[in-house]
Amino acid sequence: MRVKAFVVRLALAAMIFPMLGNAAEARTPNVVVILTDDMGYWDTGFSGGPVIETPNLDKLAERGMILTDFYASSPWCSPSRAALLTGRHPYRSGIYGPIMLKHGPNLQHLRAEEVTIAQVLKEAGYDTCHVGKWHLIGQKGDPTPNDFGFDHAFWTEQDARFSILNPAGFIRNKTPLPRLEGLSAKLCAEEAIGWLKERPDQDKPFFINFWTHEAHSPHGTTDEYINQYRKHYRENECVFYGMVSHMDAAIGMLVDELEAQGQLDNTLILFSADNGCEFIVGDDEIDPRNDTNHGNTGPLRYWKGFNYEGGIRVPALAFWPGVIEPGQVCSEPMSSLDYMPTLCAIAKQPLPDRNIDGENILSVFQGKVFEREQALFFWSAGRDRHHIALRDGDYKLLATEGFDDLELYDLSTDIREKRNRVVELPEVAQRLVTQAKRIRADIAAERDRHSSHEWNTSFLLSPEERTRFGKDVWRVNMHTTLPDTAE
Ligand SMILES: [Ca+2]
Repeated sequence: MRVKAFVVRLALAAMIFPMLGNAAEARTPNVVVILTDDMGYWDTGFSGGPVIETPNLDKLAERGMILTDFYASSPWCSPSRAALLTGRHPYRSGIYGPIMLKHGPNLQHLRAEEVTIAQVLKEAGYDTCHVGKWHLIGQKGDPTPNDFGFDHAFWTEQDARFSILNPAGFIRNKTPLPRLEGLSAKLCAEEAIGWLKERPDQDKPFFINFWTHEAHSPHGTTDEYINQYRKHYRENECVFYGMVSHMDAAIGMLVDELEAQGQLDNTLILFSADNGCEFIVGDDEIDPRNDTNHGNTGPLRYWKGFNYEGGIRVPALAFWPGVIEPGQVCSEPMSSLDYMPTLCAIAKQPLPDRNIDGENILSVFQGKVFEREQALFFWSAGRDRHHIALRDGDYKLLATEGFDDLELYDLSTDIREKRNRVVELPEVAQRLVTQAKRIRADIAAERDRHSSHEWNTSFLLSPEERTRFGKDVWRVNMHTTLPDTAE
């Protein structure tokens, strides 16, 4: 029903704003992709979060479109990032899980043969800049952001060491930098702003890829942001919330600069997260490894590492003055795989000549009807046995690798994935299984070229950890009262 209502609103918008689409066609927009790290569905204000203050993102959402059913392409960091950049399911490029550099050299990395959105946009005449986390190299000698179409890169191999506050580990292009002073997201925003100002040809369009280290551990922020929350929350909670707020302020710095340069009105901003938030810990310390994680997946089930909604459905928005009518809320299922085909269409570039899994969602932004050709497909070894998921309309299928354990949910009435309808709706389940098997077989044929690539399985839950998933988990995950899990 929400989708139908949305289409009607879009149709009305197209009648009321007939000139908007034409304006977009006349000018090539700047593109800013903002990707946050480990962020729950309710960790931003505009997505419904009750606690964390994100006024700058909320303002973009008010002037743009909230994407309520937007998915990261994987519940893990590295595969999700590879998918966003290439428009290809991460198994096609041989990235199966988080690249854990602390465990030594890793065979997984973004290979030179892959084509990224930066390369496509550079081909179309854009200046290109990456700031923030990269997490797509496995060892020395692997290609870096500069090898994938970025003119300028201010990046880290994995995380900001050893805190988001005064981080170490940044590299400017090929040069490692000493430990920096300041907050990671603000340092990234300052770098992007400096790069913007120094561009030799200010008339060229630009692409900024802003991948924050926030809200991944190791967390950190300053008193200015912690104090926003001290009245009502414990210290660790305040640090987490304050960190997201300083990240929001950094995004505001960049947006303000775009406005000051007269560029904001011709800029497409796409905001999302690489996966859901990490485990939550409460007073009873459900997972003591993560005692500083206080992200909130809100009404969604589970967190990072799961193909349930809490692992892959993330806060997201699109902002594009003159094209996206302000104040839109879109419930069309979409994913970061869609960025590549959409940006190819906007930049009038051909799709890279290879299997591309995303679809062009430009018509959604333009207020036209959009019909997805293929359901959203997820395949990732996660924290439980359901490595496969498929989102088709309101239905969501979860399956084990052998399709011997199925779960089917109707997200329109059961966003929390509590009531398995496999027995109740066998024909729907079978239809989704058939689709999932077909897509899986297609990806597997390409994945198997990379069969020597292993990934560390330390993120999979131990049997002891699995037993902790009970009602108490939901209690500490929630800041508001929601129904208990049916398990
Ligand atoms: Ca992540």
